[in-house]
Amino acid sequence: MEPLNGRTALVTGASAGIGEACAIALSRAGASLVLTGRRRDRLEALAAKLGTPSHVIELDVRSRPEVEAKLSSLPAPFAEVDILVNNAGLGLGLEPAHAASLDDWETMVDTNCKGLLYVTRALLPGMVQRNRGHVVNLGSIAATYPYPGGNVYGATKAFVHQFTENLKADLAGTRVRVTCVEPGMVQTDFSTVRFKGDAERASKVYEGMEPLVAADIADIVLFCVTRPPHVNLNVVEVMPADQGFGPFNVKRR
Ligand code: NDP
Ligand code: 8X3
Repeated sequence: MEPLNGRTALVTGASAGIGEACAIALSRAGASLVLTGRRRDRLEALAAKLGTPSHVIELDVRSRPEVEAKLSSLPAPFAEVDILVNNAGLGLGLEPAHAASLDDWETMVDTNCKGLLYVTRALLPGMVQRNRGHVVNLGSIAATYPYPGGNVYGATKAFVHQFTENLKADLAGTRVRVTCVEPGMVQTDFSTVRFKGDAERASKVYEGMEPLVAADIADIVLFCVTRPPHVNLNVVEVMPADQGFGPFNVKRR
């Protein structure tokens, strides 16, 4: 394992779930952290727990001007970002496409796709210039395996998958690495957000099975970013042992 001492990692959506767990894991491995998200209080509480230097930025990834302004003016000790974890994202609703909310669709595209692009484009030139860096994108199994109601959420994650691989094409020959981590069910606030705060409905998603937890994904992210510099994990797909695939859904009359 390559140590992360002296490295700086920036995590989007570090205020909860997988992002928070990644920040903790990267800090334990020695990295300094830039913690970003909309909920400053949660980011500050996390910063207070970390054993390495950290810097909090209140950042909504959907705002291109905000991303550009705040990421181009990082304070000196955090200015050279080595590891970017593009984690901020969400699923909204499970309605079929003909009944789903167009506003929810826009929010998912604006956050999961456009937000990820803004942050990546802000930090990637510095990585290439220094010939050192790693971009880890949070994809999903929903990118590859369709399910009812996954319409736009799955499509945004397919975008993340393909963008990651196209980045790999552009970065070949540099020492800037890129990885898409694609989890199945991870018990976080994800389902509560998807069901607009309905915690009871959200808890039913994980009832009677053992889901992944955020720390499982953070372990994988840490593994990816601590390989020797010539090793690039392109895509890592991970599911709970209790999750699998269903047969095709054939409607019989
Ligand atoms: P959580 O709801 O626990 O965390 C989501 C994080 O994203 C929060 O920190 C939130 O911060 C941040 N976020 C959301 N919108 C924005 C925004 N506009 N600007 C900045 N930050 C934002 O969910 P997870 O930890 O589970 O999800 C993290 C990522 O993992 C997502 O991309 C999700 O799609 C992906 N994923 C999750 C799976 C799961 O089953 N849980 C499985 C596969 C992938 P704040 O509200 O403070 O801004
Ligand atoms: C979240 C996992 O299966 O709910 O990306 O789409 S799933």
